[in-house]
Amino acid sequence: MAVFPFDIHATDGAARTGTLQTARGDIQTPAFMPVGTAATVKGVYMEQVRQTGADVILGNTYHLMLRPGAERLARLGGLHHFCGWGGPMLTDSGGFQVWSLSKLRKMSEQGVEFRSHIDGSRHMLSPERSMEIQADLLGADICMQFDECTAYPSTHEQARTSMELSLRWGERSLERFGDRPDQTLFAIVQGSTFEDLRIESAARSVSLGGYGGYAIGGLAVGEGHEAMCRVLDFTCPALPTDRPRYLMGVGKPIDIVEAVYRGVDMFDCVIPTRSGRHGQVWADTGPYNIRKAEFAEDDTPLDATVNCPASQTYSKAYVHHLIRSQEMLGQMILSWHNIAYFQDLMARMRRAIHASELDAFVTEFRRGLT
Ligand code: PRF
Repeated sequence: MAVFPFDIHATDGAARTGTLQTARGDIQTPAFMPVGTAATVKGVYMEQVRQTGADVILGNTYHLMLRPGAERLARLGGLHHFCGWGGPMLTDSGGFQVWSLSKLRKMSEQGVEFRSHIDGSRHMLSPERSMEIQADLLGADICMQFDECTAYPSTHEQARTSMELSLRWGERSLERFGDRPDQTLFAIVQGSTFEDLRIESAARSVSLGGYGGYAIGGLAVGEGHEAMCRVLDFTCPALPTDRPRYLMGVGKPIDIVEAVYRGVDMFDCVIPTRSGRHGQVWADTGPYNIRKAEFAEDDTPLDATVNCPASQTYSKAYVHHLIRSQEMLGQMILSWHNIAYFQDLMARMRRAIHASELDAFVTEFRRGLT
């Protein structure tokens, strides 16, 4: 299978900046992937997503297999053609979304049976079916192994059992994925907050051979910021230096900054779009809600420091008015600005790593939060 070229241009402490070359274009790392769950980055045109500097977006096996259906998407020319995003796409394998969204599910060695959260219909996902959907039907550039996200908290024994299942599912994922010149498969390291399990999960995933990158799963599930940082402290050094590392479902800007500092290269999170729909504006000082009365007559732009039309063209007073009036444009402007803010943050970190100034950047970022 393809292992996409990953050129690391500079390192600074544990952090790295580089380029992951996919068949559909380059991904500058550290990279933030806006989430396009249902073949849309909610409320933002693909054209705008691209203009914020995003190189890659994320899609979800779980949602797309339920609606519009994986076979239908294949008949329609695949996910890229369907949604109009020509660049690289990464898809998650589905297990995590079954775990978090579907009430009725039955786990077995084979895979997971579940009922749709949309209409209650019965479905099945296995490593083999997940690979078929991601690679053959959707046509994702980067596919994720089928895994089980270990619940938090869990005992060492529960975490081991779950990690072992993910390793077996990883092996089956690799087998079904096979040899593909233009697509790659990432492993997902599990092991909850246990150092020995994380290290073993990483080592055994590496020894399976053939993975194009390594994700860290099972974090941001309730363990908290400090525990997440501690897990990254011992998990990143256990991963190959020459392959991209992807922290799944993370996170707030401070989580991303601390993870880049520890050696993570890729991130995805719904925060920019989801919180934008609720009136949240992200900035270096932290998020604030534009609904607050203090913005009713604030004619300053949303964020003059972010090079994006949403951030620079519209005043806080205008967006305050739109959100209060439940005008959809308010949600669209905030989602667009928030994605641009996250992309700008990644670009600033890439520059800081190049300049060997990440320490100062991280210190300043921590201090700037109010
Ligand atoms: N596994 C998969 N997707 C994920 C996770 C995981 O553990 C997480 C954990 N935060 C987010 N998305 N397959």
